[in-house]
Amino acid sequence: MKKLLNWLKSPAAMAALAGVAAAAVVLSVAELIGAFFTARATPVIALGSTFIDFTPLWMKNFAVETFGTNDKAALFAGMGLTIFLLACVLGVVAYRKWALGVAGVLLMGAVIVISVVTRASVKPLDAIPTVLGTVAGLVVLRLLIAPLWRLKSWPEAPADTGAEEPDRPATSRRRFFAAAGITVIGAGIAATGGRLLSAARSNISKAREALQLPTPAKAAAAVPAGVQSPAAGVGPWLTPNGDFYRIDTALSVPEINADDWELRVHGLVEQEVRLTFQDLLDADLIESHVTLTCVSNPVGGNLAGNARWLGLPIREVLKRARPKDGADMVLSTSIDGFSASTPLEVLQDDRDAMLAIGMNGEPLPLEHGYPVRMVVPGLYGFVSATKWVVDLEVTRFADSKAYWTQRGWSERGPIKTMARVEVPKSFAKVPAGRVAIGGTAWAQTRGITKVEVQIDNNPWAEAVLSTEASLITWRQWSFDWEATPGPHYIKVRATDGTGEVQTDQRADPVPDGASGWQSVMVTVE
Ligand SMILES: Nc1nc2c(c(=O)[nH]1)N[C@H]1C(S)=C(S)[C@@H](COP(=O)(O)O)O[C@H]1N2
Ligand SMILES: [Mo]
Repeated sequence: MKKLLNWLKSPAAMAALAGVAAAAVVLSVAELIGAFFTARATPVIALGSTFIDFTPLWMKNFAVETFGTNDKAALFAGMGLTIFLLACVLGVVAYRKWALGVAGVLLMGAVIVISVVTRASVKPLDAIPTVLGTVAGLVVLRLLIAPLWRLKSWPEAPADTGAEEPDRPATSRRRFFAAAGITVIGAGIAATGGRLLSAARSNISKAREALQLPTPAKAAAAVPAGVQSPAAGVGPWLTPNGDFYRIDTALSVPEINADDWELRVHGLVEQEVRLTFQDLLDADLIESHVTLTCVSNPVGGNLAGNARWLGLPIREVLKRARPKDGADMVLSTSIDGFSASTPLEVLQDDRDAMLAIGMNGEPLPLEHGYPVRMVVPGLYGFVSATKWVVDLEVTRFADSKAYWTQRGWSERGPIKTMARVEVPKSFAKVPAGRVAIGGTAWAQTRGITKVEVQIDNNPWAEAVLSTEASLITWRQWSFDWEATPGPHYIKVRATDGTGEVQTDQRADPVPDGASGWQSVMVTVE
């Protein structure tokens, strides 16, 4: 403890602290001023987003596998640590050689500015918060470091002499720590103020709440009785909005004013089309239940959800644009630069791919794409479900690559047949006797016709299927098991509407979706 305190009094440690305080000023000033600029343009969000875009495939998979939907929190923690360490180094460098320190800070500022202005839909003026933050950081760094230089030339106070004069270094140190502390606290207040200010400025949530969804011209088919698995513990057939999985590259949720929203349909078309939100409200909307699934979902995973979507069939929009011969793909792009490649014919056939504005009777939640997203039955989200969509380019697979395709994923993504066990949970302990096994299976557009369960090495046995609502929604199942004490393995597999049995070939999510049978180990007591 004593050693640590002494070390903290060393000029190097104090210089490092000065660096950290200056970094806190850079970020918080940018955050505060950034409240008046595009939300995605503040340094932390922009750096994080840039980092995500450059994340190699193995790291993305590692992050999703390790942190699941907490991957964003993990990213922020990692960034925080990196910035902290860099700030320490820059502080020490500035203390040793001021010019070099300044160069380092300017370089960091330049990196942040580049990462800010290269974000999609960000204006060059959005660099202003970062520039002002960097200037403020430099001033603070200078103010904190300058006394340290003077400190160096003062004689150390001889220990316990009671002398009055030589205690000046101690006083200056105390002053330094007070100044650094006040700077950090001030930065915290400025950053919090910035957050509150941007929250207050954003009235998107209020506009969303006030939005009255129109009644669909064609209502969703009634959900038949018995879609829910009778096994206790199986998730709800219809996923509430708040429980719906969320996967996207957006570190801060794009905030789009519905009145400003416009969709541009262009490319290989006879007629360029522009669509406003009012156009959508006025159109003949349909409502239908569709199960969305993420390609990153591991076998047995929960990156899938089932909701009732309200929207306009994309078919209708394409009819007005009249795609030219030779076009075979639509590249949909979101306001923040994500894109998906969807086969043109899938958007034209009768599966009712839509531009959705409603989810389970509410306007789309902000994080699920407000005001408009795509929903395409049968395809993984990364090639179809573009949230905050603003652009549809009719093109060809040979000519354009979507966001994830550029990063090693497939260019097409039909959903693979999958069966999942939800109860009992993996490694659960269950009492001997009758145990209800249950879960969900999906093969959107083909449907599920059979689910089978295998206990240990016994023959496969048919599970009881819950009622089927449609071919584009998931289907639940249950299985009564007479459990005997000891460890047991429960395996499950589904058969789709074409008669094909789910493959036991294990595949990773990359590049086009996981496959294989889920196996759950339970202990019966
Ligand atoms: N704008 C945008 N849309 C996106 C994505 C994204 O990163 N950005 N991710 C896609 C992926 S990979 C999936 S699985 C679905 C998930 O939709 P959800 O978050 O509403 O469940 O959104 C798709 N749409
Ligand atoms: Mo996904």
